[in-house]
Amino acid sequence: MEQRILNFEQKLAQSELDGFLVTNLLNIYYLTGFSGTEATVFISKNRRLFLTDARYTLMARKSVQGFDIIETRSPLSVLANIVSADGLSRLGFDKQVTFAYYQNLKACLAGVELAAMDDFTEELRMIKDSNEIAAIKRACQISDQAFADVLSFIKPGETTELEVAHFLDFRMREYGAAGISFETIAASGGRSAMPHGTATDKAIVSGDMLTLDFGCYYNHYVSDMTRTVHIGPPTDEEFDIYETVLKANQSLIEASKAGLSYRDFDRIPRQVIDEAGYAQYFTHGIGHGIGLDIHERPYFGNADGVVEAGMVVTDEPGIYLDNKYGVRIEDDLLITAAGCEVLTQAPKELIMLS
Ligand SMILES: [Mn+2]
Repeated sequence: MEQRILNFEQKLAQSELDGFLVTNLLNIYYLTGFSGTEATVFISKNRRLFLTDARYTLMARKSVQGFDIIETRSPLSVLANIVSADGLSRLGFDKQVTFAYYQNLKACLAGVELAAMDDFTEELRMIKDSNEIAAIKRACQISDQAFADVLSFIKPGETTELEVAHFLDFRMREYGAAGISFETIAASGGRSAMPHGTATDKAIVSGDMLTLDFGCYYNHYVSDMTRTVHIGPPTDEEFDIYETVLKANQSLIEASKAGLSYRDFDRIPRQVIDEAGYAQYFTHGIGHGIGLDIHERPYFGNADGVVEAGMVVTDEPGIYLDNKYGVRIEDDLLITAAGCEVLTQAPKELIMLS
């Protein structure tokens, strides 16, 4: 934690800001290790303050190191006095606050210039340290294990999408997950053409494609993986589309390494799908960062930047034919100097269930 705070303070010193008000709970967890639901962190040149209410004071005293812990139910009034006493004139704050909070902030800190930021702590979070990587790896292993188990759970003609989703959710918890990292997607048949088709009571039947997109939390960090399986033998077109998506997914694994531009990260797998004639059916981004949040920086496509060692990002090409079916394959990749490590290890050759 201390290294993360030092990095934050170094970034603050290089910025135009006199201080920063951290209210995003994931940013607070990242900087302090505090996992309660009410806290405000204030960092300036000469202060590290952790403000929370009486419900969390004891928890904060146990888990938060290197900060002055202040128990209060009105953190903004406390901060207003400090900001005024220290003569601070320009403060950054986490952009995700509600409009009501922002209005209150403006009223409490009248005369102080306020800069909304969504990339301050978030950029630091992009590069994972060894503890973070270990947690994400475990979350990925748990997802892999649950996927292996769900294959024998599915009885074509009987099992519903919801039953499959619940099985995955429960199995991941049994393997040590703290919870699921987003609502599990189990989309079969025509519903698999929806990239984010949440599970329904539709039974999974012979001839269906079945897309499973799921993940869990382990020690506050997420996994996010997708596998598509087929019930019974696929048609030639289904097989061709599956192989195209797999080739796109593999092309990015082969190309990924520190220094690859965000644009190329998106372009390389997209070109595989394009060359197979399915460009218009790959309708979403190639991937995103994962960590404390299921979707976090970096994002790709038209953004400037290059992937760096220590980033953990998804590689999730897909092809979706309206009203027919869809295929997506998603892995979590740890970027390294020489290449990447694939953290999700569940098999990717087309699995046929019967
Ligand atoms: Mn994803």
